[in-house]
Amino acid sequence: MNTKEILIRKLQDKTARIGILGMGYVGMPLAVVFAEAGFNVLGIDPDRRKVDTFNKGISYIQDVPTETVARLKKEGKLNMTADFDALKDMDAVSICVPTPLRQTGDPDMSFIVSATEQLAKYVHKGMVIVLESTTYPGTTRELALPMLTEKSGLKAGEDIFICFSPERVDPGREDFTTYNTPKVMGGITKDCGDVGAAWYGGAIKTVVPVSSAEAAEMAKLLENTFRMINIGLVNELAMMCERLGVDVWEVIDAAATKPFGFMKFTPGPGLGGHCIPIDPLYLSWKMKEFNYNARFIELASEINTNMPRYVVARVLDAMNDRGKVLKGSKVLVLGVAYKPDIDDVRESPALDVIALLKKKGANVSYHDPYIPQIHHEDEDWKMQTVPDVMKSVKESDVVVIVTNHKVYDYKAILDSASFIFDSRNALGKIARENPKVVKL
Ligand code: SAJ
Repeated sequence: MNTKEILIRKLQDKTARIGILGMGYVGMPLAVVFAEAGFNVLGIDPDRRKVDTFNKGISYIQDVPTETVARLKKEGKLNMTADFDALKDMDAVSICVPTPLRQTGDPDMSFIVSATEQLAKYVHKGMVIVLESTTYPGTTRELALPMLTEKSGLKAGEDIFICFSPERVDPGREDFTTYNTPKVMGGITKDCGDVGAAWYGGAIKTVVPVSSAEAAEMAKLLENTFRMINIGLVNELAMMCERLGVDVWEVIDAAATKPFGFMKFTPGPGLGGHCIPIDPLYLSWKMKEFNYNARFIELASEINTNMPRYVVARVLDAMNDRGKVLKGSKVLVLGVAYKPDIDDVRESPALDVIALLKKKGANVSYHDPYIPQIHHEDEDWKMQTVPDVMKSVKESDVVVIVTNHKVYDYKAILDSASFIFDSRNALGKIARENPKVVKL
């Protein structure tokens, strides 16, 4: 049997040792899925706090229950270490590290580079490596492949097998999990792809093989670029409808009754999170290499980035219409997480809305049950959530609903507030024709 056949045999009989490099919101659920499938899994993460928490049998990831961690650890199926030299004993390694943007707006590849550099020290014949981090098309072939083969002299597709398989984790979602979300898999060579599919196919419900790593990288970027552009479209539609005197929320709900050929997106104060505002810019950045200007991405990004400014301009206008002055007014921002019902504030447009309101001289406070404090890095200010939301609602001149968490009692808020700007249509029908409410 050749190296590929021997490795596939070890993957199929679950004797292959699995390493997950980067045990965050992607790596930890993936490690659990492999462990539950019967593999012996080692999570490798340089953050010793994560390792220590895990070694106490406690989960630090929202989607992975502590009892799961404790059980798999007790059964010896899942362990964690901060020492990269454990990689020398691994047969299969998934790289699940962040791919943020630099301040310049360019891709920050430093996490992928350092993880691959560590792995390159221990890569050996009969190893499969799968990169999961969302990145520009070509990363696996142009960056990971040379780092893993040039010094080692190992040949991809014969001695080692290198693939890309985009992560599709949506933190907090319960219907679609790492196990039951179809997983796209593309190799540097066909043999690479076969080995990657054999590995993941032994633990994940559906593996979708594609012809190359680039096809897999591009599929992920299409998924999130599709969202970003359509959110940009409805945000522009909101600006059009405001000029036309038409209720954009009614228009979208009406369009959404079309049972085919339409997908509902809703306008809002901007684009938050660590995926949607960022992933498409990896694609537009790469296309510059081909002197190709990704116009849809740039236009949608411009519209989405401008939404916080548009929201504040609308608040200013609405207060002016009521003979009120924003400067010196008490403004309560309701909800600052980047999307409803989660505790993540990364890239949240709420931070920009608050910064702009402050610049207008408003006396701004916020409430968010999931976010005890916020820190605006560029302007370097910190705020704590107000403790009593209804007391603050009553005391405010204007309440700006930025993130429509389900936990809020919107009827009570409507009754108690003197004026509300609703950027999410959180009040819905209860606000119909109410002079106290202006919607995006
Ligand atoms: N947003 C809108 N209008 C919409 C949808 C979203 O303004 O119609 C805003 C949200 O408020 C948020 C941002 O866009 O600020 C991103 O929201 P999102 O629903 O896309 O949620 P994310 O960022 O958590 O995206 C993740 C992605 N998952 C992965 O990349 C693996 C995305 O592909 C999923 O489709 C998305 O979750 C999901 O569906 O929940």
